[in-house]
Amino acid sequence: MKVGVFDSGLGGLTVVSSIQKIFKGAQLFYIADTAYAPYGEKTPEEILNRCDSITRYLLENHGIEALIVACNTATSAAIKHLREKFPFLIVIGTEPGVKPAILNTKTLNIGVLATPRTLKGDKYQILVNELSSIKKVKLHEQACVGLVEQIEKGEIDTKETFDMLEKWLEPMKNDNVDTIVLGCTHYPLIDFVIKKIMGNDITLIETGDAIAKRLKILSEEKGHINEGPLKINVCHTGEINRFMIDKILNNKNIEVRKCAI
Ligand code: DGN
Repeated sequence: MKVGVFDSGLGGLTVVSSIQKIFKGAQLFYIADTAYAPYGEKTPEEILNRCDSITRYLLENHGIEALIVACNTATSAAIKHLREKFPFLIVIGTEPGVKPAILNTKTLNIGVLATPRTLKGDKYQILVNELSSIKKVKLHEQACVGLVEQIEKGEIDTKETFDMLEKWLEPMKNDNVDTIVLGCTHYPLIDFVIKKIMGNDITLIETGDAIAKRLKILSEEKGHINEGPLKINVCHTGEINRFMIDKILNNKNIEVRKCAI
């Protein structure tokens, strides 16, 4: 089976990292759209156009049968369009794990970290409204402007990134937040910084493992045999931090190259 995965940059590799733990016998084509990154502050139309071009590229060049939009921002802007335009593809999106956070919180205070575009999108607002009947919680939403750029530069363990996060997290700490939704696939890469600030008891909710399980189930329904090696090709449209790719995937059998989309 051939699977396409994409994000604006390195973030979606946190989803690939979950996939490679449980999904086998397939070829995975990852697009890091770094020439157009970050998506978080672009218009929904601009993001939708990139998602469309990347999907067509993956279909025409690699004949993918499944597509994973490993980006909350792109999912918010384009998942509906992609499902309508490519109905023959398995299309899996990414959205902030607000439901598991509501089920987990004891203090009824939840932090949500995401890009401005994800938090402004209708999809997120609808999700929050739908879940409001489960339990009455307070959501502390924070648009993390500039954080994706820091992570793309590999600046994950620097004072600048710590200070940025501390400014956003300190008010959550004072408000007794016990659960934080990582509503951007880049953010699991700085989970240790969040723990340093919030303490080790904080629960961080990410979605990579749930997406990997969904891919496994949907592909097996289509007859995929989940055995044998998983081959990974990473393709980047602009610059990329190669050291970070190796750090995230820790896999010697990956091919990395630049491509124009
Ligand atoms: N990883 C993307 C997400 O989950 O929203 C980041 C989008 C961006 O480029 N800012």
